[in-house]
Order: sequence, then C-alpha cells, then structure tokens
Amino acid sequence: MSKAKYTVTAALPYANGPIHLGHVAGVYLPADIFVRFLRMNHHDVAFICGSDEHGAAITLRAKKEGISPQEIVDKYHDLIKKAFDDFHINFDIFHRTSAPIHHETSQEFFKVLHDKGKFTEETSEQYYDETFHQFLADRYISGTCPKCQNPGAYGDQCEKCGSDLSPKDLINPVSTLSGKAPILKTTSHWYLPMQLHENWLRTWIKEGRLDGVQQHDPKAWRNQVIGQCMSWIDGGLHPRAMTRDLDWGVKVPLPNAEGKVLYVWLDAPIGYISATKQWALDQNKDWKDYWTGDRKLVHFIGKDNIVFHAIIFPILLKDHGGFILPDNVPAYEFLNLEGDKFSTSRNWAVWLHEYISTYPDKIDELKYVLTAIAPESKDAEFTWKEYQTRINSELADILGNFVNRALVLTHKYYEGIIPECGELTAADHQVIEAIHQIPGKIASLMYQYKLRDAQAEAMQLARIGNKYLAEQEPWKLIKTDPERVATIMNIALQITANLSIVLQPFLPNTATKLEGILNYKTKDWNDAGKINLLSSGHAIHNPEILFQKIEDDLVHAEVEKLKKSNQSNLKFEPQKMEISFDDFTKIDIRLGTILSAEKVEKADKLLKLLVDTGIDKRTIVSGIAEHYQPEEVVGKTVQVLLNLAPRKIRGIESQGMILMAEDIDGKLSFMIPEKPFEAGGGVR
Ligand code: B3M
Ligand code: ZN
Repeated sequence: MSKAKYTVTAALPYANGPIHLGHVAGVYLPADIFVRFLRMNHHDVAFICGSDEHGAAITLRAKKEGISPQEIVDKYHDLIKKAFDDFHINFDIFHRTSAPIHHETSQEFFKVLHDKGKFTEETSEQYYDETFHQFLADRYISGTCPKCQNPGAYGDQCEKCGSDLSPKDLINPVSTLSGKAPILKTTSHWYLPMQLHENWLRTWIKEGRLDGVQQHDPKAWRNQVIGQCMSWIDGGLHPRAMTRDLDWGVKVPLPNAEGKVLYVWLDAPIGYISATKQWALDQNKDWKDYWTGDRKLVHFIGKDNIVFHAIIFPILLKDHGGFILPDNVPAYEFLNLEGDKFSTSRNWAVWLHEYISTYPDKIDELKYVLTAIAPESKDAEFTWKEYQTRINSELADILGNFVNRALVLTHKYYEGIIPECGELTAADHQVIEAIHQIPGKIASLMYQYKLRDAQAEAMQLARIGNKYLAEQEPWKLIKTDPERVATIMNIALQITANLSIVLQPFLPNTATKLEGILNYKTKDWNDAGKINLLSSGHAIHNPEILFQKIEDDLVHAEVEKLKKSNQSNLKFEPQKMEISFDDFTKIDIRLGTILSAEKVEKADKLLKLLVDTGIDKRTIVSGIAEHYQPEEVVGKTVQVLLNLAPRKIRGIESQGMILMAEDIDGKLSFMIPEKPFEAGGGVR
C-alpha cells in the first residue's frame, strides 16, 4: 500500500506580536511533532506556515506602537520566524501574506469566485467613525457582548465567551480609534452566502462524505471541532462579508472597488496556498500536487479558528473547485498561565523568544512539558512549578537516569562495547514484548492526533527500562553471574537505541544526542521495536547527562518576573513605546500666559483661550472647562505645546495645546512654574 501524502499547515500567526507558550503548545509544536513522525514513516509531506500580515490586528498594533503597518509586520515576522527556527519548528516554508505572490494568488482566487457568481454584492449601513473617516469592522469596534455581557467584546468576536459577532450585535458600540460612538453610513461589499452550504457541510463534517464519496474518517475529528461546527450550522449560517473598507490588505481586484480590501479571513487561509506556491517554486516542484488528488490536507489550529478552517475555507475551496478539502482540523483548546489567561496586552505571558534566549540549552525540556500538558481536549495550564516537576521527576529521574545507568555500566563493565545477549528469562521476554509493541501504539495514537498520549507512551519505554534495571540489579550480579549481566545490559542498550528512535518527533535534540553517544542512527520509524539495533561488539561513546535538574530558584525567579511585568498590577497606563532623543527634540514646549478665556458654545468641556506665547498670540481650544471657570485661568502662566499641527475643534482652529497634569481619576491641574516666569521661555 502506498503511503498517504500530507499537506500540513499550522495557523498563520498574526505578525502583530511575539509568539507565546500558549501558541506553541496549542498549534506549532504538535504540528511539528506530527510532521517529524510522518517523515520518519516515509509519508510525502509539505509543512506550511507563515505570518498573517493583514487585518485590523496589524493596523491597530501599528497605531499603538506609532509606526506603520509595514514596519510592524516586518518587525514581528522576523522575530517570530527566528523564534521558530531557534526552537527547531521545521516548516518547509515560513512565508508571509504581504508577499506579492500572495496578493496575486488571493486576488485570482477572489476573481474566480466572483466570476462564477459565488458572491452577492450588498449595500448596507455600517458603523463609521466620523473623526477618523473610517468604517469600523471587526476589531475597530468594541462594545458589550450580547451573549455574556463582557464589556470588551469586538465587532467580530467576544474573546470571553468565544461567540462570533458582527458589529451590529454589540451593545453600546464605540470606535476603538476615537473612543466615540459611531454613526451609520452606507457602503457596499461582496458577501459569501454561507446559508447555501449548510446541507453538504453537515454530511461532510459529521459523516466525512462529500458528493457521496467518503473523504475522511469523522471519528478521527476531535469532538469539540465537530461540536462547534454543528452548533454553528444548526444556529443557521448567514451571508458573511468577504471585503472590507480599509487601506491595508489585498486590494479587491474589481473595478469600482477603490478603498476596499479582501477580508483578512479570506486572504489568510489562501496564504497556505501561496506559501506552497513559493516553496514549490524554490524546490522545483508543482504546487498543485500539494492541493489536489490523493493527499491529506491537515490544519493545526487554535479553537478560536475552527469556523474559519472547517466551514468558511472549505466553502471557498469547494466554490473555487480543483482543491482537496481538509482531511482533519486538529484544533487545540487554550493554555493558561499560572492561573490566568495568556494576555499580550497585560504582558501575562512567557514569550518563546525570551525563553530561548534565557534557556538556550533547555529546548527539549520545554517541548516535553508543553506536549505533556497540551490542551488537546480541554483547556490546560502551564506553571513553572509543573515545568520543574515534569523535568526533574520524569525527564531527569526516569529517562535521564535510565539512559545514564545503561551507558555508564556498559563503559564500566565492557569498556563501551555492546555485550552479547544470552539466554532469556521470563522478565526479559516481558520487556522485549513491550519494546515490540510500543512503537505501534505510539504510531496509532499519532494518526489519531493524540500526541500527548503518544509522548507518554514513548516515555513508557524509558519507565520500563528504568524498572528493568532496578529489578535486575546488574550491579549486584556482576560479581556472581557476569553472563546474566551481559544479557541484561544488552537488552537495556536495545531499549536505549529504541528510545533514540521513538523520541525523535518529540525531543529531537535529545534523540540526536543519544544517537551520537550510541554511535547509531536511523531516521526510519520501522526500525523501532527491534531488539537487535546494536549488535554485540559495537562500540559506543562516552555518556553525558541528558537533563539537568531545575532548581527552585528558577521557578521563583520566573514567577516573580511574571508578576512584575504584569501590567494589570499597574494603577496607571504602562509606558509608551520608546522614542529617540531626536524625536524628543522635535517637541517645542514653551511657557505662555493666558490673556483671555471664554466657554465654547454647546461644548461642556471646552474653553477657547487666547495665549501669549512670547513669540505670538494664538488661539488654543482646551478641554479644561469642567475643571476651571474662564475667569480662574486668565493671567495664568502655563505650558504650551507649540508645534502641534493646528486642528479644527468645533469649528475653531486650535493652534497648540495646553499641557495639564492628570490624576488617575481624571482630575486636571495646570503645571505652573514654581518661580514667576515670562512667556516664551522653553520647557525641556
Ligand atoms: N492569524 C488568527 C490567529 O492567529 C489568524 C490565523 C490565520 S490562519 C489562516 O489566531
Ligand atoms: Zn461574550
């Protein structure tokens, strides 16, 4: 039977921040383990990923950091790519959706669907921010979730209860740009009529059949994935807009679509295809081989991406035609951290790149822990204490201890030469039976996407070896029965060689180290289970300690570091992005004297001031009317930001800004020089 071929994708991370351990445990590491396993089993595999560089996630981050969207994606693409490289997550390609080949591919895809009449064009009223002159889709609008009352829900999703929302569902919507209530304005967009697809989706997802042909085994799909899809479909699918009014993204490839781009969730999954195209170009392959015919498409994702990969993308692929649909969508639940959700904005996270730079020699240790606690079927939690326990009592005390004993005794008794295996006892037969069976058990779990159990099964081999040596006590027998010891040691060494195979997908660095010591190497999973991997007379190298124990100090230091950097502990806003001295010198602040003041009509907060700046007299509109009466401020010497671009406020041109001190409760106060000063003096 020829081996199944695979195209494996891992969700494209938004290039708007670094990767944290939650992402690693619940997408990238399992995908990498699965692919390493497939390759050892001679499957033809393409392993595809890249950064998702469009959508509000990017533009809002750019605004926050005060740099352009392009600068944001360049910065985080590089950072994320390097972290994956350093952590040995070995994608065939880590591409990016800002690449021209991606823009072309997704525009072409959209065109095909459009020309086939798969979209409807609809005009509707949508929220619009009058201050920023922008329509407010997705994360540009926030408000209260109608389902769980979370006040911080976004226009596309409530992150608290996971509901999928549209901006009009939000209670008390406000623009995330200006913080103001939006108005409604007419705009037109292309919609995907998802409601037309309910029937085939049901049979395909639940039974694995499409057009009467069995496509996949629905029993291999995780319950949560089928459950989430069914509850969506049962709730009724609705038309979903596939375009947005934005200036960042893939331009809609149609006339009269000025200012419109593809919806990020349309272009991002097509990113898997364009990445494959780029990789195929580089490798002199035909990309179509990876998206058609007899091949399994597998998407590793987080649970918040299920609907996009199991419903929307399949609709698009089918509508387009000529593509296979996913064979499985292994979705992960969430990983929490020390009792709380990972949160980028509160800096409650362990960042992969930081971990790597602090513990460059503990890559496999982290992989082991993350797989052992992986949120496969329910949310899980990472704590530094558990990190320590798993490493010390499993990796060091079981795996490390067993391997070390086997190797050290081989050097002690036989100068590093594998001894001959003699007659076998019942205990030996039992152990050998386990060696035969474990690789098959691991493989079967792997094909069911139960990677956590698969790793535990690989560790089981080390446990068996450890127990075997402890019970046989070769160190006692060596004086009385050296022949028996030779057999025991031979079997222990065969277990060690087996470990160097079955650990490869999970702990590749450790497996490589073991191969070096054993002077034995195979990349073939079929070799696992054999008890003659090392023949007698074969020489091995000197042992080294595989895993150092984790001290309490490390645990304390890491927990303290988390608490310290946790921004939710701060009363005030965290520090803004660093600026250069050059940036600072551009700011011109002077002392000015307020010459006159009056209330601005129909604006409770505003005073119109005439200010003597020492170089001119100018009008400044200031939001201090709730704190000061006009007569209180006349004659005051205040700090004025002079070179701020003039702005029209309530029809009055304001030529600068009065700087005020603001307390946590919003109380404002002038910052008046301690000594009497003349207008025009600088502030630095
Ligand atoms: N960037 C969302 C996320 O990072 C999105 C995934 C795209 S996969 C095509 O969760
Ligand atoms: Zn909610």
